[in-house]
This record gives sequence, structure tokens and C-alpha cells, in this order.
Amino acid sequence: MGEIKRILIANRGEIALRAIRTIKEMGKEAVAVYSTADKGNHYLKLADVAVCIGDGPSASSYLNIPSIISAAEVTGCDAIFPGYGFLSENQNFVEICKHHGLKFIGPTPEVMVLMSDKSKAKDVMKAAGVPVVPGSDGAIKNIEDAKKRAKEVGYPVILKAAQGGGGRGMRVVEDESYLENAFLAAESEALSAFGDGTIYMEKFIKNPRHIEVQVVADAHGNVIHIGERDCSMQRRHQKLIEESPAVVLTPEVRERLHEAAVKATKYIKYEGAGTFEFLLDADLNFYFMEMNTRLQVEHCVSEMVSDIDIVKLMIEVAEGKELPTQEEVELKGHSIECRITAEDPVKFLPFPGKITKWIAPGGKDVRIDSHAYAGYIVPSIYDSMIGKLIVRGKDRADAIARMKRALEEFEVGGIKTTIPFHLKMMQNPDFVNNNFDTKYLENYKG
Ligand code: MV4
Repeated sequence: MGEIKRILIANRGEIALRAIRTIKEMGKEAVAVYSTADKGNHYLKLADVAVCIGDGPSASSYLNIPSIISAAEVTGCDAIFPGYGFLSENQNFVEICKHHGLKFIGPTPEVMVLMSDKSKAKDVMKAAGVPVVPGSDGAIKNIEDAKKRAKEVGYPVILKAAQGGGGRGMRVVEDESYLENAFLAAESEALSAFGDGTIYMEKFIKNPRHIEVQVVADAHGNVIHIGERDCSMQRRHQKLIEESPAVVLTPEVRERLHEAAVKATKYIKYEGAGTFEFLLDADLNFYFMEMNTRLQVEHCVSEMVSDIDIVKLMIEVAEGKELPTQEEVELKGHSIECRITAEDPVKFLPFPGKITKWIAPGGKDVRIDSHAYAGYIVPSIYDSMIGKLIVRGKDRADAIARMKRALEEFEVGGIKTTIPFHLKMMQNPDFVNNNFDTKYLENYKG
């Protein structure tokens, strides 16, 4: 621990640029890495140094641990900023960083592994006194056991892969006659997808909302939360719109939710920024679902309502500095984020190519986190997200009006983007009236 001077950003695109900005504002040096597919991208010029780490495919570059460690060593870095995706939740990478004297700006590998097993994470949260969905209490050992437990909690139930997350390897089971086949199918699917066939079971919550709490913990045992986010506007487990606060909550439920997340963070002796994901049912009961041990795409809405730079906090706690107190965290107004992807806005099919026109919105309380510009070629080999448009307003209605105005200003040519989808959504009565859940877009015809 101690002052960090030079940080290698083990990522690309908008989040690499996001990190460069904060690192520069802190008076530190940023080392960017890039694959041959990202060569020449403008944000690389904003870093103090940029190093090529391999070919386009992620396995050759952004997932290439020896190449990234070498880049950090030859450029004299003392820390690594992981961002999201790629190596951000790779325990092996965290350990290798440590062996090379590089501070990984994130949690310890132990807690990272603990939370990566969703079934074990649930057991730990239950022990911490955090509400969890009733279910198998650990892995399903045998089918008889599962049948007995499913009867107790009541059908429908959902089977989930312990190493899954993000919706992969899930099966909803309506009654006992389907349980055995669904279990065997889930098990073999999980085994081939994750190399681990461990399955656990939960009561199926109908039409839940996805609510998550942002926490940050320092090395001295202090923990703060930066409010919650509602990420219920999703499509095929991809979040499209996120907001903070979640206006569906009552002040009383909100307070208990925040308390649960802080208690959980302390219980697992977490360090760094993290997110607790909860399912919220129609009666406003919340249940722990999983923990993300990284910075998330949607962290910006929490920054907008708190005026806190979460990346700065992450770097400071990695340096051993103490967090501000919870009382110093003042949440004000309402923030909305629209993820802008290079996709057809109706069919959501990728639409990579050259951006020929980029007229970005501006004005009061409008933020754009994007590495794109006119002339930029969106590669087809990476995630299709080309940026995020984030606004703040005094309340939700004010934020929606501002987002609509900003989206109307936003002109992107040469490729298709999801801007038209978002513009429609800002005028959709169900969105405007906050009348939707995680299933909403399954039946949405545009
Ligand atoms: C559930 C659920 C209903 N009941 N668990 C989807 C992602 C994975 N991490 C967990 N997911 C779900 N778990 C119980 N007990 C419904 C979902 C779910 C979902 C959750 C959050 C956001 C979007 C979703 C879309 C479909 C299903």
C-alpha cells in the first residue's frame, strides 16, 4: 500500500477512457493497452503511454495475462485498473499481479472466488443475515432432495448454475413432473459451459425488478453505500437503461436494502467497489441474488446522484486511504443512463462499421462516456456498446425530459445504434409511469 503513481488500464473502449480521465485528474499517470484492432483509437493518445499487447481477438490481447503484466513492468506501473469484463473477475490474474508487485485495484482473490460461486455466495449472505430467496440451501445433492425441497418452497422453482450468473444455465420448473429432466439438462449444460455442473434451486419470483446497491469498502473496515440502481429495463440479460434512485422503493424498504448491503460487505471483509444485486418482488420484498466484485457499466448513475467519482474512490482505497463517512454521501436528484450500442434498434442485431457522423448532445447535467467519434470504426469482435448517455434531473420526470432532449440532439451516422429505441422508451407511458419489470421487453414490439 501507499501512493499509486502509474496505473495500467487492463481494458479498452469507453471504460478505458473513463479510467484515464480520473487518473489524470488525480495527477497520476495512465498507461493504456491496446490490441491491433484498437490501434489508433483516439483515447490511446490521452494516456501517458500506450502499449500494444497483441492481436484483435481478446484471448491474444485483453485476456493475455503475460502480455499485460509485461506491459505494466516495462512501463513502470505500480497498479492495475481492471474495469469490467475481460480479467476484472479473474482470480488468477489478481494473484499474478500481486506476485509481480502490482496493486490490483479491486478486491482480494479470496473474496472474488467466494462470490463467483453463486450458490456459496447465497449461503454466506444468509449467514450474514441478508434475505435470500428460499431454495435448496447450497447445491442440489440428489433429485429426491430437490423434489422434497421444491414441494416445501412451492412451484414454480428455478434451477441455476453455481458458476452461471447473467442468466446462463437457468431452468424454470412449473411442477414436479419436469424437475428431474430439467435438473439433468441444467447440470450437463452447466458442466460444458463452466466446467462445473453444480446446480442450486430457488423459488421462482414472478416478474421481479432488478435492484442493486453500490458499495465501497476501504482497508480499515469502513464501508459506505452510494445508493441503489434500478436495472429492470433489460433484454436477454443485457441491461439497456439504468437509473438511480429506484423510485419503486419506499424510504423504509430503501433503508433496509442499503443496510443489508453494507452489513454484507462488512461480513465478507470486502475491499474496493462492489455491487449487490437483488430481486425485488411485487410486495417490495428484496432477496440477494449475486454480488459483482468489479466496477459496473452503470456506475455513472450513482456518480451523478452522489457527486462522487467512484473510480477515484477505488484508487484511493487501493492506496490505503480512508473512505468518507456515510453522512458525507449525499444523494440528490435522479439519474438515468441509456446504453448506446452499435445495433439495429428493433432487432438488436450487431451493426459494426465506420461512424461517419457523431454529433453528441450537451447542456446542463448531460454526460457522455464514449470512446467513439466521427471516423471511428466499431470493431465487430468486441462488445457492441459504443458509449453511454447519462443525465441528471431534480426528479425522475425531469431526468426523462432531459434524456429525451439529449437523445434528440444525438446524431450518429454510418452505423445503426439503439438511440431510436431509447428515444421511444422516454415517451413510452409504461416507462414514464415506471410500470415495467425485467420481463417487459420480452413482449415489447417497439
Ligand atoms: C431469478 C428470477 C426469478 N426468481 N431467480 C436472471 C439473471 C440471473 N442472474 C438470475 N435471473 C433471474 N433469477 C428467481 N428465484 C428471474 C431472473 C431473471 C432476471 C433477473 C434480473 C434481471 C432480468 C431477468 C430476466 C429474466 C429472469
